Amino acid sequence: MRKFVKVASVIVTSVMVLTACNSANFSNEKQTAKANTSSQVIEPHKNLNQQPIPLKIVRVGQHEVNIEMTAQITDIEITKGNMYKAWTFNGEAPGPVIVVNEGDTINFTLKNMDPSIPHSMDFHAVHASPSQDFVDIMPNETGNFTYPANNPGVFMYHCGTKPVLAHIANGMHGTIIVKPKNGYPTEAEIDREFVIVQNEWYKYNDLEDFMNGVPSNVVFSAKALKEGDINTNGTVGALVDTPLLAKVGEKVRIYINNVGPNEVSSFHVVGTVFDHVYIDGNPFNLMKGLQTVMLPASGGAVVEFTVTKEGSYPIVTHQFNHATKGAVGILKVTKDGSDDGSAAMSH
Ligand SMILES: [Cu+2]
Repeated sequence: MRKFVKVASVIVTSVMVLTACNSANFSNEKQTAKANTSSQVIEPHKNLNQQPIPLKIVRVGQHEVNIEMTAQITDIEITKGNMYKAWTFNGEAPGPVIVVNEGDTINFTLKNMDPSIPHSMDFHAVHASPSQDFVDIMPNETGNFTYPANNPGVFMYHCGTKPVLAHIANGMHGTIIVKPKNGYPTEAEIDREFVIVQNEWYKYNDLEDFMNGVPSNVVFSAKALKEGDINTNGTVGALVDTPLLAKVGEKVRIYINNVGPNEVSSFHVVGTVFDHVYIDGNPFNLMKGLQTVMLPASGGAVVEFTVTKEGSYPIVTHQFNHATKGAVGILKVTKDGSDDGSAAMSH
């Protein structure tokens, strides 16, 4: 379970020098691209399984947060017995959810613990200069950046190091929520909320399969908004083995984000109709009465619905080839909102 660490010390070991990094990047990127044409674990990653390091997010002012993340190599069991040596943020794939407020300034630190490959961060939630603010951090180095987060919504983040497809498909993706200044118009109606992320997995570190293949698995994960919430990796069955829970009659909000890298999502919850949908999570983009929400690669939404009866509600992408490859979760609705131990239906 991920914890919000409230210790106000972020240790910065080195400040990145752009010119030096850019020239170093060039040769490294070529090596990376070469390595990624094979489906083998690259040599420096063999026997490397870095334990997840919790996200550090510390509020340092009314409108300012310090966020420290790691790029690291961590094993993730996608299906039983199928271990993927993922390239991750903080040892999770998708990475931990980040929550900030509209109008915050983000002081961001990326510590690259990968001994061999540069990594970087591209936040879709901010205005930035990609060539200056989303640059590569060399192996075993740390970089610092500052961005304003002035747009509310549910946004993707990902590593932007070349080849970008390899870095995203190997696991370097996640979700950042920028909470609207005045909340959503429906704020007072919500009884409980969850974060669900959809992503795809392909043959291990195989750029050819990433480009021209079809996903081996498409999966959902849940990301914890507060301590005690369910927090999983994108693995087959993650949200069937441990269903999300709600109480009959409640209004449920899901922050949903499709991090791809390649496929769209047709997000649907069986047995209900979305009362309210905010496309990309912006309060301005309100739609009502939707059955399915189309999420482009990187796209997000806030969906809200009421669960009127007890039972198990499958959460799917209605592209059922993808649901059959793993993108199914269960929302279990009970009398009192706790797990009554009944079997969660598979869809
Ligand atoms: Cu990367």
